[in-house]
Amino acid sequence: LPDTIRDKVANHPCFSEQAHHYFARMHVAVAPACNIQCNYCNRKYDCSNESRPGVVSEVLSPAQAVKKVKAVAAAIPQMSVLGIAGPGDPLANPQRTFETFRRLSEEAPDIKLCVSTNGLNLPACAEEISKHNIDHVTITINCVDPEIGARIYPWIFWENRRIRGVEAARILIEQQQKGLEMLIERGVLVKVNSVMIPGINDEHLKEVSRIVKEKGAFLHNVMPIIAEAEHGTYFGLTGQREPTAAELEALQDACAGDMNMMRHCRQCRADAVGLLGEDRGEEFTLDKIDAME
Ligand code: CLF
Ligand code: SF4
Repeated sequence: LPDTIRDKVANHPCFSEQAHHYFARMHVAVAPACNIQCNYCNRKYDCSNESRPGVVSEVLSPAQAVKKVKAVAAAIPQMSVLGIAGPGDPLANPQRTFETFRRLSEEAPDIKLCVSTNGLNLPACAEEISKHNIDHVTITINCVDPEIGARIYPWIFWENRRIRGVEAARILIEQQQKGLEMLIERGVLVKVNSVMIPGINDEHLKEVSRIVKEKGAFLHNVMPIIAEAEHGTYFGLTGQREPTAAELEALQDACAGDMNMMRHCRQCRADAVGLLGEDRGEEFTLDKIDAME
């Protein structure tokens, strides 16, 4: 790796397999709204787009988020990265998201900033992302074919109206790819997350991997869909099956021919705190932070 990239990933637990043993990340849930609907979404988990059971994240204002980041950074010395990853889409809440980043870059300049998005509003935000020194962006890209996309996304909200079906997927895909290209041009490191949905996009993700690698994405993270009926997601209710561990690994191996693969993702919550796989969020709820003062 070139030194500039090595420096950027050295203490990022998601972008570097090595770093995740030593460095922690935290998420602040400042972004409640979303501009698309995914058939696997239940707004509880993230980066971006998990669907596991749990308690809905406590939505914070930018000021509350900054207070929380400072309290956590003081308590957990390995804390290196602050990510905004939900519970909706960070870039569908640009004022809240960028106000949080702006304040943090002034008040906690040592913490790396990271954001994850579905990509719909990414071209409109790419310039602002690079201005705020956000070196790490994750785009969730599940397809590059609108016919496949129409089976994953029932609608998007775009230019003040709701658009459905293949046309919605076409616009989303176009914006994701354009956003990816704009970030690469600006020197931002991009990770692509893909949710593996057996029978819908599993074979297709090999093509997604090839295309995003060609455009300069740094890392690809193929994650299994979590579709249990009790979560009430569309896929959960329609009996969509989850991949087996062997199927997931086979797809990751097939993509790895083209691309650096992330294999240590822990599918964390939109308000996760700590090392990957560890969630200390309960120790840092707002009432507890107030009590620390
Ligand atoms: Fe958070 Fe995501 Fe940044 Fe990491 S999580 S916004 S890139 S700081 Fe990481 Fe969690 Fe996997 Fe995401 S383990 S779900 S990949
Ligand atoms: Fe849910 Fe994220 Fe999809 Fe929005 S982009 S519908 S928050 S999974």
